[in-house]
Amino acid sequence: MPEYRLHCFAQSGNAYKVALMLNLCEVKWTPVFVDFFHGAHRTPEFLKLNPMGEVPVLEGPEIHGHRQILTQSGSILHHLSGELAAFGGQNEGEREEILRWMFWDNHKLTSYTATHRFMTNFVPEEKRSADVIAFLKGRRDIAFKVLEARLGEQDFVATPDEPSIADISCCGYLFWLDEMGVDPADVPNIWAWLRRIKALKGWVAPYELMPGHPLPGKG
Ligand SMILES: N[C@@H](CCC(=O)N[C@@H](CS)C(=O)NCC(=O)O)C(=O)O
Repeated sequence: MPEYRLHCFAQSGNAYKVALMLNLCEVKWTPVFVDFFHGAHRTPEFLKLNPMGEVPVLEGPEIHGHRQILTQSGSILHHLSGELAAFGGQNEGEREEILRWMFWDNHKLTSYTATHRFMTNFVPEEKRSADVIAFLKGRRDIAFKVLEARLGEQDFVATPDEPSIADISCCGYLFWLDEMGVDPADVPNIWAWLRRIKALKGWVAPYELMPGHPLPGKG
């Protein structure tokens, strides 16, 4: 079976979105470790791969000695759902709804969730700013409220009866509620939805799916 190569590291929820999609689709893929915490995403070699300097990067299966390079988790998920005919919705209305929630995720959920977690878990304590952290937490909590309300109405984020790439995108960071200091009891609908995703065949937790955990000195 053709093989994908995912440039990733264990602490990246954005990379997890793609890793999870590949796993749920049961396709063959190999992780390529990006040593993010030592600046590997800013090296000339990496910037040649992705001038945006961001993880994840997905290399498609090799065809005639060439691999397609894809970046931006949302765009990669969209591409894979077409290529693998999975998690893409049943009709045009669902596909539009999926995109709506994926744009929201990229702008309002993952952006604040990921940055707040980064600031409170990975930035050295002496470099943290309480004001910045408070701002990010406030924005994150608003996004959590939106998601919590949505998941009180239906089982999955964009498509009511089955998971889609919108769920895979939105859950990217949310299996780390503990690292974010969020009590599952405060977000019961999100918690129940995470359990539904966990029950899918092929689900694996982020730290078990991608290389680079634990961080040196944190094991
Ligand atoms: N919108 C991008 C965000 C990717 C992103 O921010 N990745 C982080 C790692 S999780 C990164 O590489 N950040 C580098 C930087 O911002 O300089 C996506 O969904 O792929």
